[in-house]
Amino acid sequence: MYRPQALIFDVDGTLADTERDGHRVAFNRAFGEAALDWDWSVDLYGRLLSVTGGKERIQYFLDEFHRSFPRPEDLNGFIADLHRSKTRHYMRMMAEGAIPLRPGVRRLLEEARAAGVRLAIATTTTPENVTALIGSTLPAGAAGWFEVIGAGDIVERKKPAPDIYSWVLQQMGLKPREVMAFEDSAHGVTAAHQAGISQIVVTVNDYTRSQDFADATVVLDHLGERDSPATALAGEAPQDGVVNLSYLETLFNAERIAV
Ligand code: XBP
Ligand code: MG
Repeated sequence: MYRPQALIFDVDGTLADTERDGHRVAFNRAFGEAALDWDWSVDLYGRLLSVTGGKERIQYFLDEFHRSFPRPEDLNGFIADLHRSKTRHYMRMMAEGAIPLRPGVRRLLEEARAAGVRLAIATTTTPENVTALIGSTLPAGAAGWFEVIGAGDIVERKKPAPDIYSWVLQQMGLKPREVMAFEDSAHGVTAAHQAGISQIVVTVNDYTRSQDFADATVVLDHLGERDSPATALAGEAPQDGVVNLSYLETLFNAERIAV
């Protein structure tokens, strides 16, 4: 029986439902602080999520949804300042415990650690946001549970480009077929798939539920807890409703038999 050598996790939408009530709110607070009357509603934010990366998302908003806004001479500097402010607001919200981990996340992380399965993160968000979330939801020192944290501008192209997954794999000295990726969005699945990873577990959220996950191994509502079993939108849900190492090994070996 083969088992994955590492589990690589996306952060936003996967470890925690951070977009609607975390990032979106932090963007709006930063806009308010800068005396901008922009308000990213829940619906608009869903459309803005088609572009990953906060700075890139502000640029996209100006290009596609707010063309009448008079552009400052140093547009990149203006966006970078706004984004720094947004990161400050976001980190403060995380420190206040604004967003919990999704069901089953902590359980699976702890099981993997105990079994010596390596852990890593591959995300588009700013590195400080990752440590702020981990710091507010897991025990002290838990950032160290992740051997590699690939985040933000460390690579040139953000998801759906494969760069962040390729970077993490290279840092860990692993091949794509030795790992499993955990994602919540089509962009994330594309990034992992393009990096050569074929084992991809998707846990959807309200923003991503209807996206195309043809390249995923399984699509679930969440990772499941005993009192709140995971159900599948595509593929086989775990029999006992809980995504654990034994279930992941079954997926991992099923693919090896199929190829
Ligand atoms: C996450 C993102 C990020 C966050 C904001 O995508 O798209 O842009 O929304 O983070 P994924 P920053 O989950 O696919 O990694 O503002 O720090 O960029
Ligand atoms: Mg995500």
